[in-house]
Amino acid sequence: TTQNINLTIIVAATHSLGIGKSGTLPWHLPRDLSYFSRVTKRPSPPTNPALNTLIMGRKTYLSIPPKSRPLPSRRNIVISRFPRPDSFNNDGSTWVTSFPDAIAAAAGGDGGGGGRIFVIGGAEIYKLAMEDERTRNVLLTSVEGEFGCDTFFPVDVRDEENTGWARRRHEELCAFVGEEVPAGVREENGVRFWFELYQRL
Ligand code: FOL
Repeated sequence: TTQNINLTIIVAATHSLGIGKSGTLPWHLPRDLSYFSRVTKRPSPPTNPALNTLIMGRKTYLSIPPKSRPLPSRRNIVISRFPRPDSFNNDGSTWVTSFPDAIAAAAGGDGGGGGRIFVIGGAEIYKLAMEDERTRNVLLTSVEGEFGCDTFFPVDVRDEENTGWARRRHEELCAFVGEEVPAGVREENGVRFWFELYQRL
C-alpha cells in the first residue's frame, strides 16, 4: 500500500542549491557517487531482504552513464509523461507516467516493496517529493562552489526557521545510513563537500 511509507531524497547541491548543468552533474566527485551507491544499496534494517527502490525522472535516468543503467541492486523507477523509448524496453527499469504511480510501484508492485525508497532527482521530481509529506529525510551532500548550474533543488532545507526542516547531528546521519560517514569537509578535484542529514519537523 502507499500508507506507512516514507521517502528519502538524496542529492548533492551547492550553497545556491545548484544540482545540475547541461543535463549532467556539474562536478566530478567519485567519493560522493560512491557514498550515493553504498547508501542507496544498503538494506534497512540490515536483515531486510527487500531491494531498495530509486525513483527518478527521465532526464536523470538518461544522465546516468549507459553502462551504469539501470543502477544495479536497486529497483529503478523512471517517471516520464511520454512513452518509454524502445531502447529502454528490456533494460530492467520500470517506467511510470506520474509521481503517484511511481510511489505505488515502489510501495507494492512486482518486486514487493518493503525496502527503502529514495528519490534521486532531478529538479522536477525533487519538487514533487518535497511537496509530499511522506518525504521525511534529505541526505544532502553540500558542495562548495557555483559551477554555473542551470538546475536547482527547490527548497533550502538549511533554512530551518522557514522550511520546517532540521539538520540532524553527524551521529544521527551515521545511524540513518548505517555506516561511519566521514565527518567534516572532504575535498576531491579541488572541490570541497560534506555529508548532511535533514529531517522534516
Ligand atoms: N546524490 C548525491 N549525493 N550525489 C550525486 O551525485 C547524486 N546524483 C544523482 C542523484 N543523487 C545524488 C543523479 N545522478 C550515478 C550517476 C549519476 C547520478 C546518480 C548515480 C551512478 O553512476 N551511480 C552508480 C555508480 C557509483 C560509483 O561510481 O561508485 C551507482 O551504482 O550508484
